[in-house]
Amino acid sequence: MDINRLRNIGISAHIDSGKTTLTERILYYTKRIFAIHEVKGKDGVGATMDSMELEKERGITIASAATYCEWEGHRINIIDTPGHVDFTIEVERALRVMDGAILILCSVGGVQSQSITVDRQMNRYDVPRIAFINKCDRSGANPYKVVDQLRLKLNHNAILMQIPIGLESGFSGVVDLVSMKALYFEGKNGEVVREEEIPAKIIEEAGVKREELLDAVSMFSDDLMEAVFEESVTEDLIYEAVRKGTISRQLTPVFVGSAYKNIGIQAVLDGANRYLPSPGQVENVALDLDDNEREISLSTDSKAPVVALAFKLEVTPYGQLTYLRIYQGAIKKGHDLIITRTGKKIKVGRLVRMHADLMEDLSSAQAGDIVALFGVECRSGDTFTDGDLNYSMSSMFVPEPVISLAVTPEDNKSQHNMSKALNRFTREDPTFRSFVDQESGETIISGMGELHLEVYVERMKREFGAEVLTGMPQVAYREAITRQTLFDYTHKKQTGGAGQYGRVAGFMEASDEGNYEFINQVKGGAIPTEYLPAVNKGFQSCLKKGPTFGFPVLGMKITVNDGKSHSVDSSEMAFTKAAIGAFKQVYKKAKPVLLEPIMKLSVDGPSEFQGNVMGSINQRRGTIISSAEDGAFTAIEAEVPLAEMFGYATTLRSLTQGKAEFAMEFSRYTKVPESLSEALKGNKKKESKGEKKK
Ligand SMILES: Nc1nc2c(ncn2[C@@H]2O[C@H](COP(=O)(O)OP(=O)(O)OP(=O)(O)O)[C@@H](O)[C@H]2O)c(=O)[nH]1
Ligand SMILES: [Mg+2]
Repeated sequence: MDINRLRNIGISAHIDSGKTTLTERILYYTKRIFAIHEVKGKDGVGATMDSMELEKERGITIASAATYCEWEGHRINIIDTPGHVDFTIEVERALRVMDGAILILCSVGGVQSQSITVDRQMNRYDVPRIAFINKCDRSGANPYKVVDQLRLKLNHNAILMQIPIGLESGFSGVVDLVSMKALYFEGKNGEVVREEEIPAKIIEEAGVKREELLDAVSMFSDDLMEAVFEESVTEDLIYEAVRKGTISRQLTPVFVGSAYKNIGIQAVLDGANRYLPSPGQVENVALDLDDNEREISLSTDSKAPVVALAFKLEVTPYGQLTYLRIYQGAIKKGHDLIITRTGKKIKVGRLVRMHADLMEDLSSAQAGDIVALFGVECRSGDTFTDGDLNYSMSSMFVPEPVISLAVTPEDNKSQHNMSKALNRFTREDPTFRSFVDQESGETIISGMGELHLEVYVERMKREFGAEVLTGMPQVAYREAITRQTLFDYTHKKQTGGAGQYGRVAGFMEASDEGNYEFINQVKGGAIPTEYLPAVNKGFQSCLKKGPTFGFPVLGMKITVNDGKSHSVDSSEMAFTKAAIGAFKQVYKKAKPVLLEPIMKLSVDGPSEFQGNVMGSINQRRGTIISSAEDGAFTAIEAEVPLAEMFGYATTLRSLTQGKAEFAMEFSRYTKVPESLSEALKGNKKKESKGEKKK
């Protein structure tokens, strides 16, 4: 395979914007599937990429799925990602390994809150993108407004490559501003692309928009600029300029269409081939662990030593399926690979290419490709090499869980099945955690939101036969100190044989960074250097559960500046205990406060319900940040404590006759109001008393 003809693209956007519907069309036009099935369609089959039973039932994508197709001599690897923020890790890891992306927008909803989130994720991994304004058949469709929003809200240099022919129910095709032809999509499912002259009534508009296009893209090519002056512009010159602008992420070419009505999809595929980079045109770096983590630029040469990244894994009854992006070299069946993290050698038994939940066997795969290994044990985020290099790829961003739930199995069989399920889910999804609470003995699961946890509980039942009862959802509270406080503590024990002795002194304060910091200012060997890690360890062990509220401690800075040791009785253990003692001694004096997760909330819905929605936010200790009316619709942005938001989906539905939608994502931690934190402290005390009686 010629690497110049390879494309790796992620499809990401706001929930329900039509990612899966678009992917289904792409698979159909590229003859990967032979019938189109709709997301939640009447035939009950469901879209190819939404292969999980729950996805089909609910009509949403939960797990990202990979597939590939061929279009006009190019092979395109595609990952369709979920839109709901609770599954954001799926977007994160897809974008980590993709070379380009299609950002879908709804022609009615425009740039919505999740579009902003996804755009930020694309920026995080420097992913060039093209935009597709979908649903131009819907009433209220206005792709021009969406282009303006791309410019204003996302700061994109967005430029229309096409204009729509008609809109809403009259939407019938697109004008290609490069070829200056009208395109219609005919046949049973829009598979026949018919080219025609531009309809007379929009020819003038097309001319104006083409001028705008040429103006914007000639910035990226002197040849095109010259050709514009000499009136000798060719299609190839435009393609070349748009490609340069797109790959350098200074331009976002915009396409319009309707996936559902089969309009404009082939042009998006052409756009992906023409404007998005091949793996060879993207710079990827690894860290050389033998050279101080120096950044090394990787080459897509298939003869170079192998570097590949495991970006996602699935545990199946037949073994682990590990999704790999190969950055350098080639992987062959039967050859050995080394996992950088463990140094462990593994044999490439089965190498496959994924098509939703099906796999096709391969004998080898080259740099640039996205494949999967079968039956290999590793973690998500592991780097593979062939042993010649000690490289590691940088990790991806993993958000922390903000909500948790107690789960209790109904019987022994369910207990067994539940632990199997949890073992699998926690390995697959780094934003999903489970642990047993030492005090209550309950199993607690935690994740990104109510839907996230609900989906896993449902999957436990369906896929593992684990019937579980769930408790009330709890938010992930944290605590932090607010006042600088000195400590000076001596740990001393004399019991027969060798004693224990260690003294640590210094102060604790809140750190601005929000992270734990340990600062050593010990002079004259008051604490021997070899014991300092033990002191650090002692403090860190206290942060997992703060003594006041029982939640993890955030943002603590500890400075140790004095201490004392004993030539016989001092040990690492003694110093660890001294640190723990010091922490417990003064923590309360440092005025700890309770912190709660604050979420960024956005609600979109008909303006008539604006008052109801705002009322519901105010009732939940929320703060309205903005409210923007756009025609009959209003978009409200607010900040709300997560603790007040349980069941909001139901509330919002009843307040707005089901006509509004909301999205929520973690923003930051802030102090819980005094009255509430006192109550929480009270609960904690009651709980632990109850425990003791049992
Ligand atoms: N009118 C109209 N409806 C569309 C269009 N494209 C998709 N839809 C509908 O919008 C709904 C959501 O489509 P999906 O393809 O599931 O959207 P998605 O972006 O994959 O959604 P998530 O994966 O859950 O984020 C479905 O009911 C589709 O039939 C379109 O072009 N026009
Ligand atoms: Mg989907």
